[in-house]
Amino acid sequence: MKRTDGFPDDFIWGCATSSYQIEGATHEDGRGVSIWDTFCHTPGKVAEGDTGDIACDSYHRYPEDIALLRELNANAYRFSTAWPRIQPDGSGKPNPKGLAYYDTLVDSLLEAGIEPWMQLYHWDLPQALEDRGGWANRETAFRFQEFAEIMFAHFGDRITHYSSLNEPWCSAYLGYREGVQAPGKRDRVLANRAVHHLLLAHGLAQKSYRATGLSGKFGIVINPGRQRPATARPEDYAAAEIASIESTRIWLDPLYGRGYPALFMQYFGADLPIVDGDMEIIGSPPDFLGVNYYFEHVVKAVPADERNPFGVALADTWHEKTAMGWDIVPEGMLRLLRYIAGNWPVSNLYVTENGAAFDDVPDADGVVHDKDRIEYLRAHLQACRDAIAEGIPLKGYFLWSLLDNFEWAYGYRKRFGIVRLHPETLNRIPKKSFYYYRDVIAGCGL
Ligand code: IFM
Repeated sequence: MKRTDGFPDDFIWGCATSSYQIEGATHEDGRGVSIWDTFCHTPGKVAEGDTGDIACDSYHRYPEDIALLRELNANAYRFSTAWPRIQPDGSGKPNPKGLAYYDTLVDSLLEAGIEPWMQLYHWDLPQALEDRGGWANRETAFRFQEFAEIMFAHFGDRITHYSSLNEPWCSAYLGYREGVQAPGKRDRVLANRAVHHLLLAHGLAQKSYRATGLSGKFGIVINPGRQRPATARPEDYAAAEIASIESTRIWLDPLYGRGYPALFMQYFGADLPIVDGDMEIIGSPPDFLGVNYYFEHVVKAVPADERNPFGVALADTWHEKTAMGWDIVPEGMLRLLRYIAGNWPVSNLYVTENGAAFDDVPDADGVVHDKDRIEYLRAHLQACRDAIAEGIPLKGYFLWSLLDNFEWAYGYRKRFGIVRLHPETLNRIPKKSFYYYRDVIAGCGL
């Protein structure tokens, strides 16, 4: 039946998750240690000492997850592969049991009529690679290429959409500069080195994918921002412009062959370990771009210092907020998509993550009436529809997330799922937002 709700008939409707956040089974079937295992088991790093050891137990309960996706009638599922399951120490021969797990997952999705979108890397770096410097070490980019090649050779016949990295800004800056995510380092130079090696890793993997002759699409997922000035003061305008360099332009300019932004080079060029030929490897545009959007940053100018060389700070706003303290600004998503589509030659855009954490409280029957999440989703989907109406090449939307899961340094207290997990049994209990999304997918309107 033809849709009449403003979304094209071939629109991709999906949900997204990631390996460390849902799989659990961290010690099973030869999986190696990841930087997140180490981080979680270091006292004081994660709220309440939570870990991903069990998480949603999707390693065993994936059939239940697939049944949920089927009930939604989702046509795609974006999941990530745990590198340490495939290469426990980050290099060398693949672990057959790791491959077997993803074989079963991929085949079960295909049987259910759901397209598997394979996110190769979503932050769970093998600890053995971190011990040699992690993303600050150039070698990691080549190890990632090797891992990606294993995944192309093994799954390439079944995967039509691969993406390399998820939110490399977080890997570099939250992991190596702010220290709030694994591996928990606080060093600006390491972070800037990581930026370059992450981009190089993407470029190398993409080059290998193209060399296979496989006909799927290869992309990357970023969390860009189009910061807004807090006031009409010219210095706040300038702060907003500068802020979008780090969140957006240092990723998209190199990926689309324009090199690093001049201002970034001026400040940090000396940190960047660029070797001849790197920018060509990085600068071959991906087949698609994934955009993760949660909120829009409002910024103001503050005095610059060593830790804040651009002199930019987040400003408080009057917006309603989610449980993460993030502003709810659906029109910010439209502005961001416009900014990207207007400034880079992107022909296939996907919202690869969007969703919200709220302090959900189940009723006496265990059901969550998450009206606030439904309103959030409705408004953001309206922004997607507006983007499509404007001619922005938005081809799909992945809701974050299918399940309440391990929200990194916040542990399990921040819940983004449209499905609740019973705290003891881990049984999956759809929230009201699950049924809302199911009806949207069915074409019932927003
Ligand atoms: O849970 C994360 C995900 O892993 C990456 N993008 C943002 C989500 C919500 O914080």
